[in-house]
Amino acid sequence: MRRKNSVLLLNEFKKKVGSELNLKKVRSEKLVIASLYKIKSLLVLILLISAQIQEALAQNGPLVINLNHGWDFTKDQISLQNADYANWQKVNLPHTWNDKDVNDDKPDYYRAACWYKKALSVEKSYKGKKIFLNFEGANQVTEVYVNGKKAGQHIGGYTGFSIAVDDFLNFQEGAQNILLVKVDNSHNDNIPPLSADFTFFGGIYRDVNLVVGSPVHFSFSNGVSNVFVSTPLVTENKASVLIKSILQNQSGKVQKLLLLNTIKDATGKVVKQGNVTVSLKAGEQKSISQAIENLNNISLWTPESPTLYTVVTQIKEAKTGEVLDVVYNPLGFRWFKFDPENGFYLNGKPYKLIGASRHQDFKGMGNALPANYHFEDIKLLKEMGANFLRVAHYPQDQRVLQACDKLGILASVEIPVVNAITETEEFYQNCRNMQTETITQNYNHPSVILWGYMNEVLLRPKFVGQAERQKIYFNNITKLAKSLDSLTRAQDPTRYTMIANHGDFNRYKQVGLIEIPQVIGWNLYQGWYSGSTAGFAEFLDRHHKEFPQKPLMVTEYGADADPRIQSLTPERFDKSIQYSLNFHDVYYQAIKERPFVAAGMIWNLADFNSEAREETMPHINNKGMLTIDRKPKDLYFYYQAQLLKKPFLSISTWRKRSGSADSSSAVCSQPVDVFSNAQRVELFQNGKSLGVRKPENGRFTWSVPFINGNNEIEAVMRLGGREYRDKAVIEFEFSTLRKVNQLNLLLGAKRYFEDDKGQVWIPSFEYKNNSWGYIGGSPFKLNNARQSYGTERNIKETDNDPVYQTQVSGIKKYKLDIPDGEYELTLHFAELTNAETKESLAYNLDTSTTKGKAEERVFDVLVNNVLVFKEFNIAKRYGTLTAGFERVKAVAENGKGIEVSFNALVGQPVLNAVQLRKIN
Ligand code: GCB
Repeated sequence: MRRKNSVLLLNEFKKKVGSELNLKKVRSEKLVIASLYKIKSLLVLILLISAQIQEALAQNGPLVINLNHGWDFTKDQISLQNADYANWQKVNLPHTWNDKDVNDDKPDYYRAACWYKKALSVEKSYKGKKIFLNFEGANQVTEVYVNGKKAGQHIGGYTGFSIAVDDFLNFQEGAQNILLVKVDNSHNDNIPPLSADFTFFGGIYRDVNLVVGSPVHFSFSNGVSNVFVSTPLVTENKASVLIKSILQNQSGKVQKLLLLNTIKDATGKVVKQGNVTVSLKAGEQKSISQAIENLNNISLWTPESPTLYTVVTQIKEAKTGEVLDVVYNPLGFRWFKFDPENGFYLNGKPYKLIGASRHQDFKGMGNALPANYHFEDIKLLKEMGANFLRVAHYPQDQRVLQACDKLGILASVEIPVVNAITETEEFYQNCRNMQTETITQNYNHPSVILWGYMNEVLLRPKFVGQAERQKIYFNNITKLAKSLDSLTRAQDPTRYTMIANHGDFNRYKQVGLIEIPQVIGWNLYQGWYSGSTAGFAEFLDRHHKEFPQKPLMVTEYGADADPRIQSLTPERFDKSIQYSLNFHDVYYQAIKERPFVAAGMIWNLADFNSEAREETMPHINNKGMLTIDRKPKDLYFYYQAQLLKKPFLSISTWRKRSGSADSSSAVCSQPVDVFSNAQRVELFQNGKSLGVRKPENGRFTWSVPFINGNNEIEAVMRLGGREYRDKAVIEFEFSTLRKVNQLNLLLGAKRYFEDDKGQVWIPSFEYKNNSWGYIGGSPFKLNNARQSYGTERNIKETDNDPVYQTQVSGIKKYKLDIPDGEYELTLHFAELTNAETKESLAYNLDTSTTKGKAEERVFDVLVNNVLVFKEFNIAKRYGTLTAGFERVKAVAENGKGIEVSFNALVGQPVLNAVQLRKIN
């Protein structure tokens, strides 16, 4: 729901413009021109804004004034009566205090109560009006104080709320009202989410508006104007609309009113109107349902053509016609159905819902995003060819569903009951309140078709080993699910209910959670956290066999893909782009082949913050199709090729590469992937054809004989008699035994890695004659079943964790048969063992804890037989799980190359990575 205008107070604006115009002495001609230009733009702005204000006043509806600008913030605890604001920090909203600490090497982030302050002057003429502060979102417990008095509070970090403040304001000319807002993101056992794989950024992270309206208005309960639009009947070309409004008279006298509903089409033309007279006693609240029937020749809302109408609902003073309140709502005509056998139907036609979930954060900003970022994300989803968004795991900014309405993306919305529950009445009530707010605030989006209320709630059950107690816990979960399900169905019988489970089929079946919602979602990761990708299809078929009446969606599937990591031999948990492509292709094909699977939702649209995660990019979950700053990974292209109807062709983003030359030639062959929806694609390298290919595993692949330097790659497809081309330059640096400029070598790894300086690291294997490599030892492997090499622990003091997460342990020598010359040799080390017992992420189904064992190691390091590091002890020198490097000058003479030797004194010597740079 949105109110129409958003304006600045004219006085405030004049003040601002005044000070802008009061320009300091202009020093140069350039500045004069710039200033004149600025004055001109400001004058244009004045005209525009005063026009806007006039429009607002003419419309007589409520005034909505954005308050994002000019707050003060502190983490200190304060005294309400005489707070000292001297050291507060100036901030604008949206704001979070966790944008930086979530990415440091220290575990956890600041979770406590913090304060915001804003001085507010209100017009004298506002006295007698109904004034609310509308918060679109603050995480997670918010208390609002006006002039030292508590005006209200809200629990829950993901829904909006409104607090009436007119009783607390001072309307006298020149009076400053002090607004203090306490926001607390501490863990609270009674407020979901309790734990989850995302970061609970604290702050007022969405917009705040001051709403100045008439005392006669639509009820503002649950954070929105209470006007609810539904479409009891929709057919191909006919529809009826039902508008339920709750009117409230806080004026102190009887009011004779006209409730007017106007339906406008996409061009703004009035299609139909309906009105009813209402009489409200002082203090009375009344719910009125108005049907507007027999709308003919309507255009349906579909993903392909999301025609939006508007419903304008006004309360008018019956005699004068003065508009006392007005609300605009989107309206889309569509009907839909989930079917256990055939999936999903929209407007009577079968649709496979394919899309993604989305978290609300962005690189470096946490969850405090500028408004347009939300819209842009949904645009990217649409451009991928998707038709579905799972707004997971919590309600998000209104712009998200506004974008879905406009762009034609169907959606589900859910509350953050994730992983576990607390068995208290307070927790249950908070869940119910959140669901009510979620439904109320998002009811009018035609894009929404499902309400969810639990995610993987049996993931890490409490009371392990106490069978009886655990049974009670499971019963309480079922009870809560039933109560949320019936609340949801009662509040919105027009949509479906859904819960998303993790892949422990037996447990959900036994606890009875599969029966409760109308649609079941499964979050499946076979071939990632456990098992193999083949288990995915088996799981789907099992559900269909055992619950043939229950519609099914795959609410999550995905594999981490660190955008910096590539592999020629992709393996589970190597974090390579290539493993994720293979994984997704298996899943997507299985979803496509099964009509009973209504939907497939990729986890996730973009990489997102998750403080507890370590792995190759600590604190980030890398399952996105886009990076955390929304750059496409190859996976995004994969889906474009699968989903887009228009011709699509794109060369892989792996553009910076390195390798050693194929044995006897001056080229180095590596695969290049191309993504396209054509049947055949031809690839050219520097103008020479490498042949025409058919797709395999959802992509076209060529082995390209790269030459050193820039390689011009061109892909060509033909469709409908037309030719389409995509070009890329792949920069390849390779080394031969005759020429080495720079080598960046990873030990114990099979992956390629581009670091934060743009250097490409390549895997280095056992030494063979006329080559480079290690002698003795073997790749380090963490003691878990998932990973075939290296550790997934965060390596401190580096952003290039993959350089340090693998190593060869028990190494005797590292030998480089390189040409004579002077080199800079860098040896990289990290102690990958320590004594900590670390709790695994709940999603790592193989293990619940990883027990650490610190290994002791001391060794001498010799370069070309010269002792350079005596009694080298990595743990002592840098600490454990901490990056370190040592650099020496090394000379290769008489064709002997460079040899680094490791003499064990205690335990096993290790080496993580080697860099070599030719000096002369
Ligand atoms: C899940 C969770 C989601 C995680 C995801 C993952 O099953 O529902 O919150 O982020 O797995 O990446 O492990």
